[in-house]
Amino acid sequence: MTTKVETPIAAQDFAEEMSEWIEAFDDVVAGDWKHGAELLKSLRQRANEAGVPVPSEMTTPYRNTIPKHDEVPYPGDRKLEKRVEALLRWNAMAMVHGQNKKDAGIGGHISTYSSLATLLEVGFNHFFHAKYGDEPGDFIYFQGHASPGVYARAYLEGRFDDDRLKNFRHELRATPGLSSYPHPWLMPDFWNFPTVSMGIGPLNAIYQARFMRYLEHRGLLKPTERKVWAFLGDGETDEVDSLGAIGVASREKLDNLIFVVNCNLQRLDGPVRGNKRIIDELEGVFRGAGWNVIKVIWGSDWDALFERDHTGLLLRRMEECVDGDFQTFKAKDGAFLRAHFFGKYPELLELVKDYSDEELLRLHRGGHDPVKIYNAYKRAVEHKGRPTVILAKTVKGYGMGTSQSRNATHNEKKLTDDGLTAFVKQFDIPVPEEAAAHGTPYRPAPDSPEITYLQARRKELGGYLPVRKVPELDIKAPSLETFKEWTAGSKGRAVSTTMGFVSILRHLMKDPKIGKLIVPIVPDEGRTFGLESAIKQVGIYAPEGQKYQPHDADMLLSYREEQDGQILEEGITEAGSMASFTAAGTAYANYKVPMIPFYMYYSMFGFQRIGDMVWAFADSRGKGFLMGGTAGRTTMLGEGLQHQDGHSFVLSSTVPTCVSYDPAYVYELAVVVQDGVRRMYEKGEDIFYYITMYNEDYAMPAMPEGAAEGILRGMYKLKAANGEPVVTLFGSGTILNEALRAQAILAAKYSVEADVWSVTSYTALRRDALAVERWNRLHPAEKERVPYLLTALGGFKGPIVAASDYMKTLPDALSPWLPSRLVALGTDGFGRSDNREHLRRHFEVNAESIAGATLSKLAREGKFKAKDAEKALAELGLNVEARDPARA
Ligand SMILES: Cc1ncc(C[n+]2csc(CCOP(=O)(O)OP(=O)(O)O)c2C)c(N)n1
Ligand SMILES: [Mg+2]
Repeated sequence: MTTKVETPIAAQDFAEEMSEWIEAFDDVVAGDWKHGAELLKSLRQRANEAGVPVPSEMTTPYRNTIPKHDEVPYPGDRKLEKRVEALLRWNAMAMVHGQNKKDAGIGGHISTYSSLATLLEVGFNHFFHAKYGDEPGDFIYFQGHASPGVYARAYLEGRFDDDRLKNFRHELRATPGLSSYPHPWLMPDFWNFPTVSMGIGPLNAIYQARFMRYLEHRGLLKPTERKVWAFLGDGETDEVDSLGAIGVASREKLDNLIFVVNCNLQRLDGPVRGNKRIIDELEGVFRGAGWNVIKVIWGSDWDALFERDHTGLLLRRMEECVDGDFQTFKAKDGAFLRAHFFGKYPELLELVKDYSDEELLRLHRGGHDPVKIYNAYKRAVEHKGRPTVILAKTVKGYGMGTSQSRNATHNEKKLTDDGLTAFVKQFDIPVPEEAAAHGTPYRPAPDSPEITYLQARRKELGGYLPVRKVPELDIKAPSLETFKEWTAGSKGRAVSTTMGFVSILRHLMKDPKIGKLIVPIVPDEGRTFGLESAIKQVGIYAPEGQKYQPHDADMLLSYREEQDGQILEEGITEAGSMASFTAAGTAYANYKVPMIPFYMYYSMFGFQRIGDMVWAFADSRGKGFLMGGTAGRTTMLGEGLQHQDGHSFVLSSTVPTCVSYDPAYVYELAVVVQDGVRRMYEKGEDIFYYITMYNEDYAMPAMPEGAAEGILRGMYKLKAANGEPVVTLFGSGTILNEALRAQAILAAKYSVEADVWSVTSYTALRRDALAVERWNRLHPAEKERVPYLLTALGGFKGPIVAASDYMKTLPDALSPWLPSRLVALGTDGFGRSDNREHLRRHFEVNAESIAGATLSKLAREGKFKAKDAEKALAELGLNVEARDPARA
């Protein structure tokens, strides 16, 4: 009985107390919202101490993060900016439309930019710095499919003329064309960052921001307010690459990084999350990863409705809708919105009773409202200690009339003639109807108010963007003489090419001129490559230094993390390491600091795992050395199928600017590294290197006199036959040792004399032969040129038996230029766990297999008795009925 009476009173008291608390909180927030945040934080802590469970929320209500009362006024001239934006929209659309009318199927995109235009324009007019004093400016990763809009801006700025614009996607015409997407390789004065392969832009942007800090911490770059802005699509966040490294950004407190996700709720085929809300999902993911999240959902014209809705019903109605609904609302008209969105509740219908259908349709999303965007960007650039993501809600195909927000919008390339004339009329673009239908670009006079305004804004922010300028590189490669320690051989000591490389690397890092520019990168394989000494020498980069005493502190080679550490120890992420390699390998252009990265990794987890990133690296004109360690299908023993690499060398040959070498000896490696620094950094060639490194120990010979040229061109004679040779043996990498052993077996047991050549690069030999062949083809009346392969070999005509730890396709690629087909031995097929002896026997690349293949070939050519060859195979222990390793 007593409890029945007391409970309502207690509840009443509590309700009153709660409303007093809320009132007090409101007062604090009204004074300064940051104090409100502080207060909550302290309360949370108190609650934790008192054992009160505190629910943790990853998402906030579906409304703008920045409330209206906290907004600052827009600093720009809204009218002129709106005018410029209309001109940009027109020119971007006209460019794509006109080109498709002229050349059906040439493609291009208009709907991505139409959703992104205001997000970019607020940046261009108020945030994107082209420089900071003498220092490089902000880095902008543009959504690749929005490139027509970026071109349209450069056109209005007077950077492209009409002809250039009309050559969008016509790159092979007399006037230089505009590439479909951001490609520094194709437009080296314009684009900086290739982004169009979804996911690569955001991933590279994170590591770019981190590398910026690395350069600052190492004193190679002056710290400034410089930011990395990455614009990405909401659909693009499906890629693991887009979100997979966001933890790195918060862990390293990258407040120089801003992601802007263009949440137009659609991707190519249809909605990104038709049955959910992508903004909620991304908010949770980024918040959980420790990012500062700013949602820009509704435009200013919604604010008045929110203010009048005291019950929270409007927000509730929004939260009832999923993205599929939001898409439909934008694809239909105002009457539909009234009936199906507001119409669900009479109170909401009442709320908009004074709005015409037309006005309802025009209620903007936040990503099309400069005020909301400006405020979000301002908060983002001022935010300290964490990266920021802005989730901006937009409309795909915004302003494209009936094409807006439809599932097929992404692939819209042409508007109807009516659509185009309607656009010029609506936006007052002074292009006659007829010309509009052909997509004629329009640019007001340079002294018109809009162009004057646009130029003034860019001048204020330091100039045009994007722009790519490469300074003269002032680097002299250390001469080959300085590598004597490695070209002189190991004096009988058994070492691997990997060990040799690590000592070369340590030597380079001590070089007074280029030492500090070296960037060693490892994805948690430092010990595999014997980097312990380098770790002690230069330290591992750790933005917060080493806050702990390493357990091995008293040892000679202890683990050392430093704020200015030189090594990038990335943890187990080949993609992240490749992104660091990209930031470092393009620093010569982006930061005007010619960093020289050496990225060492398990060769198996290179090209086949992060191949697309390597392609983008090449597109970026990246320089540096990819060092494929534990190379070779039979040299990497024990680890089996997933680790044994017999094809990265083949894959590396598919990248046009990748120069690859498969050295057998440390002196070969030294020659290649020295020449690489010379070609890339002294001569300025836009190439990069892939070099295999093995973990098999053997005595390294001294470099034979005059071998350097052959090493670099792809082959040189290593050990001549004792008498007249009847066969030529090619060997590469560690398998060169098997070729030498085969030479000895053939001479001793079968009186067959062979020359042995070290082939350092089948790719270099083939590329040279192809180039010579092309020249000969195009100059039939001129004296025929001869590929290096043939000049090097001389007039020798006997069979060639070539063996490597890689696939047979490498030597086979030389066949067109050789007098008879060479015999290729290689490691086609899946690897196995076993030791080198068994692996080489299995893959038929051991000395016995090379000798057997030689005798067999000689027998086929009538130079050795077939029966004797058969006997020899048995003698050599070859199982002629064994399963073909290529299929085993
Ligand atoms: C790795 C990769 N896969 C597929 C594509 C093809 N593609 C181009 S745009 C696109 C949809 C992009 O959607 P979203 O990221 O939402 O960008 P929006 O155009 O909507 O702004 C796809 C799948 C690509 N460019 N890259
Ligand atoms: Mg999208």
